Amino acid sequence: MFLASNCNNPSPGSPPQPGKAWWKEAVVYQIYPRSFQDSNGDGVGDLQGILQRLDYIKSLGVDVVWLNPIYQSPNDDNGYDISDYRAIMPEMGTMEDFDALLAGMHQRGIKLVMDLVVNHCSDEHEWFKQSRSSRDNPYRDYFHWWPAEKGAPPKRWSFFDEEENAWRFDSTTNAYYLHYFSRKQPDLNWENPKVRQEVYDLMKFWLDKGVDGFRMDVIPFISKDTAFPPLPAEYNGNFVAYYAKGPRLHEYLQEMNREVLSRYDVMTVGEGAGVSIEDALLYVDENRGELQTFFQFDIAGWGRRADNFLLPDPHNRRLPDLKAIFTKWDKVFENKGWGTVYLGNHDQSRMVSRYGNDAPPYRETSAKMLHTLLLTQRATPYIYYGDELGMTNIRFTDIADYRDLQTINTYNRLKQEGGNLQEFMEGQAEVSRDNGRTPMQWNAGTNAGFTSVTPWIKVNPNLTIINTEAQEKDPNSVLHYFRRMIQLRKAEPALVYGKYELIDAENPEVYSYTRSLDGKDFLVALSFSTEGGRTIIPDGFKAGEIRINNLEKSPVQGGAIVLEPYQAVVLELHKQ
Ligand code: TEU
Ligand code: CA
Repeated sequence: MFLASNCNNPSPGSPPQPGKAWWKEAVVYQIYPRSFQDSNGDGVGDLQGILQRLDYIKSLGVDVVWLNPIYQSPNDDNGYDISDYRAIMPEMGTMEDFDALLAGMHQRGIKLVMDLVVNHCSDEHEWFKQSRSSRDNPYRDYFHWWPAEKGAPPKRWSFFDEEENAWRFDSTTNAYYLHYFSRKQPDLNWENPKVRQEVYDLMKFWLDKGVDGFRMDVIPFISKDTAFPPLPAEYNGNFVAYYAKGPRLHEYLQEMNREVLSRYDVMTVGEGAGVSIEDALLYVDENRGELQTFFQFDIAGWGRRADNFLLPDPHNRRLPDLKAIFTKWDKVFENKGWGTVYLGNHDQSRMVSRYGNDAPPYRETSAKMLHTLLLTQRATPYIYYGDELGMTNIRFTDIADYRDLQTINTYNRLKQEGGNLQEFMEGQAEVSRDNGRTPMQWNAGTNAGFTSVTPWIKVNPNLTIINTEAQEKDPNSVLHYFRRMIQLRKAEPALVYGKYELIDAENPEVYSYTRSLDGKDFLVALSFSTEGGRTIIPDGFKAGEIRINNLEKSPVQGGAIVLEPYQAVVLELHKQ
């Protein structure tokens, strides 16, 4: 790994050149701690459990682990509702466990990125308890309050509220508080400089302990128009444009960078909900001093309905569209900033079920194909726990199996309104967040080796065929392929930094592109189809060595690449 600075110093007049950096070369492994490994038999994953699995994590070849929130929390939203930013929630363990985990990672050369959730906290946080107690409490302005004597506040929509209302009436002080997420997640008022100082202080608390960076939850939401004007007619459900990306957003991010981030060698990734290619560089242009990277949401939107992201859309699944999204985002960061790439996380269903094909004949091949994609983009790849095995959607059909408040609250609302519950349940079976939260499948034993008791959420019954123990023994497993793919990325700087060029844009079955750096060229060819597909070696090149192939058969046929269903290859190219 290079340990270079974030950017080269360009000579005056020349455009800034993006430099090399450890966080650009890193492969990140995301762990949802509740679901990784239970160490004390209460059915919930915990920090000691992760500690026990560090050698496994190291064996993957990843450089960084991102942990979803482990702070003190009543767990209305599984830790995204924090009641003490400087304490560990008892279910996860103690601060000593945390220190041991961080030390264990650092000993193995693995960095740790924490989740920073500061658009909102829990209603059980001391700040909110104080704030709601009286109108003249010193913490009153830590949150957004609308006094009831002004009448009902202008409509604001909430992600998780059972009534979809982001204003909640609180009788103690006869006022409404704002919560873009659940009622138990009141939004912090960033206009208040004391709030910002609190955030910077808690960030320093963790950075001084040695953590290596932050993933920043819904970061574009921290600034809003606090006059809360009525929504204009053209609002049309455009949440982010009217509720987030407020007037002081970049001022806050620059302040955070100045006060905290610039003083440490750490990595940052914002959750870029609603960030578009037009405003992308405002966040990550090196010269602006804000963030390094963010997660874009366009790939996650593919396959979903534009008017309702809780429903899948079988008509929105054209491969050329998916290719176009990757390609347009690559272009954004061609000269400035840097991208990220992910195909699954704790808010999404499983990668192989969603972008690949989890039917038995294709599951392993398509999971390998998707890893080939993730690890050959010009962006920092994030791999979600279990995806290294090709874990699949569980597809719950009974509402009683769901644990996620998003599914449960929406279900309750639809039920009350007499909405289309069947459509909703069928949709959730495909896209619910709980699909991505089932326990890690370690072995074919009871509860997949995740816990000795009933787990907090059901284990996928396919644990008998998909588990690490079986895949360790099988040299052709998804797990071993994933490790080889990481090694290939690390061996070839072109796969990290090289120029990306889409070829064959309209090909409906194959996604293929070249990556080129310093005279070295690679062709990546990926079949997304049960029909396989064909593509071509670009003009001026001939096939060199196949560096990785997820099937036995070579797809090279002269100047053509003829792929089996879901076949993936990385081929070295030679100039003709
Ligand atoms: O997610 C924010 C966000 O955009 C989600 O609400 C997303 O739209 C939804 O999950 C898609 O199904 C972040 C966290 O990643 C999520 O887990 C939290 O629930 C949310 O913020 C609130 O903190
Ligand atoms: Ca436990």
